Amino acid sequence: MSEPAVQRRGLGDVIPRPAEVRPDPAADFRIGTGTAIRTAPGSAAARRVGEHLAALLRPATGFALPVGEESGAIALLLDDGAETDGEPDGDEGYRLEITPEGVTVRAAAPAGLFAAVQTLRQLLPAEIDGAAPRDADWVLPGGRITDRPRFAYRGVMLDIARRFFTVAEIEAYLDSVVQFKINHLHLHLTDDQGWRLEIDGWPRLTEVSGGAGTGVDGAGPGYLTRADYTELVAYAAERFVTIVPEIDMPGHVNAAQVAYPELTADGTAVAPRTDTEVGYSSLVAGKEETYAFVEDVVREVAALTPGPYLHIGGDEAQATTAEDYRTFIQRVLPLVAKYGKRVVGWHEMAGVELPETAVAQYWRIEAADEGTARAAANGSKVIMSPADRTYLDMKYTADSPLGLDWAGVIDVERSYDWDPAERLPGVGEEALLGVEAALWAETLRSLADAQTMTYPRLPAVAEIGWSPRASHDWESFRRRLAAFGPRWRHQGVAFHPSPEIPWAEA
Ligand code: NGO
Repeated sequence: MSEPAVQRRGLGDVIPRPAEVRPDPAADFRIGTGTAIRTAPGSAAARRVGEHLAALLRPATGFALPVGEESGAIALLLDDGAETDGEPDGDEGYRLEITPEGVTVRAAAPAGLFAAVQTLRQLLPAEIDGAAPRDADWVLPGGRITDRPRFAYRGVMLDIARRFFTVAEIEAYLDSVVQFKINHLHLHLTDDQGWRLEIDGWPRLTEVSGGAGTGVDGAGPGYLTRADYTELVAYAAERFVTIVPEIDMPGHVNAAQVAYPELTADGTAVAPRTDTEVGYSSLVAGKEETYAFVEDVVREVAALTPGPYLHIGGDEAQATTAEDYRTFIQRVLPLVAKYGKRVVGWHEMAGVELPETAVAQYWRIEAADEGTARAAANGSKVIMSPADRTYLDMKYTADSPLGLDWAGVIDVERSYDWDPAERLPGVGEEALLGVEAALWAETLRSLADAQTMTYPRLPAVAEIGWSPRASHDWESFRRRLAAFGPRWRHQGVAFHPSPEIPWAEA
């Protein structure tokens, strides 16, 4: 029996929506047994993007799809100084042309080729994500796309402190998020319930606070060795994703104090905590041991992290006086700079004067925030993560089995229908580094749980971060999103079948 014909896709059926799409229905290209992939001469990075594309297409097509510099109907080319309408395309911009003869991608940098590959993948029928070869018409819709991101930073945060996720789980998660042109993975590595990154000279952090019984309800033990973390960084870099490590301080440090009682005010041991209370623990601002510890951690994390950012948390320090908070942040800011990193912190950090290079991440649900606005006025950049729009751990509806609801329930339309440049007075387009969706793990017990909370809301935040403001359109978005039902099924990615979306059948 022959398999059902797969459906031809429209050139604009992509998330995030490309900046400019000019379809030419007479110019479709068909990938066939003889199709090869040609990559920019002399560029090992372009070659790797070509291999990445081939690896995505081989299982379902069953085609060989050789990758080389000599010939091939699908060309991934580097074109320095590419510009559109006089504007440079930037590292992630690309131009894509599909004609009956083939596909040509041009980008100024390999990251742009990688972004174009994500677009190409979505332009093929959903069956392309199947694991086994099938006989189908692998048609790419004809025309041209010119694309570039609105914001340089489009992130997702994964909390591995409340529930540890293994390297394999984090890599699987990463593979699914890059489809939506997410380019930063923020790892929340430490919290009251666990410490998840091995630190030289402080072995008990992970032996004790990464061990059995740690995590919310004790259900999330485990930690990343230095080698694990290094592997993750490399895996992410191959996908043009920068890892942003977070060590949360001065609050959210119970796990560190369980491991090292000298980090408490009177040096007495505290009990491990597996509940979800916040705001009860604090490093001691007036103690030199504190800064010896922090410096060791910052030095190690900086050394392991090639990316420019180091996130120091700074949220919910209710157990720290305002004066101690200021003392602490002012001591830690130069330490991060000393080890060559740009500091990121939750926006409470902006209550302290910050250097211009510091980045504040807004996460609350209030309509205004003085500190964040002041930091923006002083030249600092802001990452927008308002909890009532971008927190992937909020319930979809009141009866969602997973998730919290302190910032309200968030359906897909609510994740989509907002603009980061209008979220806070004094924090406009120019002040924004970008947007980030955050997945806190108090209620998560598996990778499938993490995926269920992430999809389909992450694509909404990804489109907010990438696509031009003027292209935002809920009706268009929900139609395009509908196509991901069968895609995620083929990919083995769990998702919440939100009733707002007219899901396509497999
Ligand atoms: C808050 C809190 C986290 C919680 C999360 C739950 C921030 C920045 N600090 O967000 O500790 O896990 O809410 O939604």
